[in-house]
Amino acid sequence: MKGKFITIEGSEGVGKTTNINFIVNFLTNHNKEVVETREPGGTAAAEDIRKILLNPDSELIPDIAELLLFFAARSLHLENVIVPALKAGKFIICDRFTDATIAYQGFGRGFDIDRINNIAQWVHADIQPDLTILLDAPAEIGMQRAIKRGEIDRMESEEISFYERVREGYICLAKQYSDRFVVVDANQPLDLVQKEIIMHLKNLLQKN
Ligand code: T5A
Repeated sequence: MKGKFITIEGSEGVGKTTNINFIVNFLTNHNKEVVETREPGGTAAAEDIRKILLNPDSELIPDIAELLLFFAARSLHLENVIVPALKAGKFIICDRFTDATIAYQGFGRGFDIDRINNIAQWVHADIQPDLTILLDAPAEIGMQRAIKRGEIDRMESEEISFYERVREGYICLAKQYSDRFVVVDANQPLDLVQKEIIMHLKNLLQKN
């Protein structure tokens, strides 16, 4: 693959959307062709799956259906957006990827991590992010920000302990995959968050 695959991860309201806009501007100003996308979503059909997963009025979605829907959306996204863009040498900036499934469905819901990894292997054996920026903040801070911003979706309606487990899951992943993960303290003023992000992006560009 000629392009670069950058993912942004973190629990609710840590500032992924805010910082993705910033990252896209930074890379565009460095003459990179950038594709901004998100999960679940990124294609018409995957966005339909997103609506089902996030709708607070959805019928009861069993945990296993939730897990498989996230991977179904991912498969559509990989085939139609991510792989073609990487082959064309573009930079993909993706709001969440499989690390989110491990953090939310694995650590949050309690699914066996090896089983999730097996599905991931099946869906995208040869595709892994080149850089994963983990925005880390206490679950309570992120939830307060998300609530302040507006309506709460189905995935934002859990007990606080769920998001604490998600955060813990991300920290474990960052340690396990330290070759591609960087952790940025998202509980500091935005300009400082972005200063750290620039440093990591410059490191990636130097390797390019
Ligand atoms: N999911 C997803 C799974 O369970 N499994 C999976 O496999 C995948 C792919 C997706 C949901 O699906 C789940 C995870 C999610 O629950 P989403 O929209 O992608 O939903 O994720 P959310 O976390 O819900 O995204 P949010 O839009 O709520 O949060 P963001 O994008 O992290 O935060 P953002 O940028 O909107 O910022 C929130 C507020 O905080 C302010 C912003 O201005 C904004 O008002 N803010 C700050 N304030 C102070 N200091 C800072 N440093 C700030 N940074 C941002």
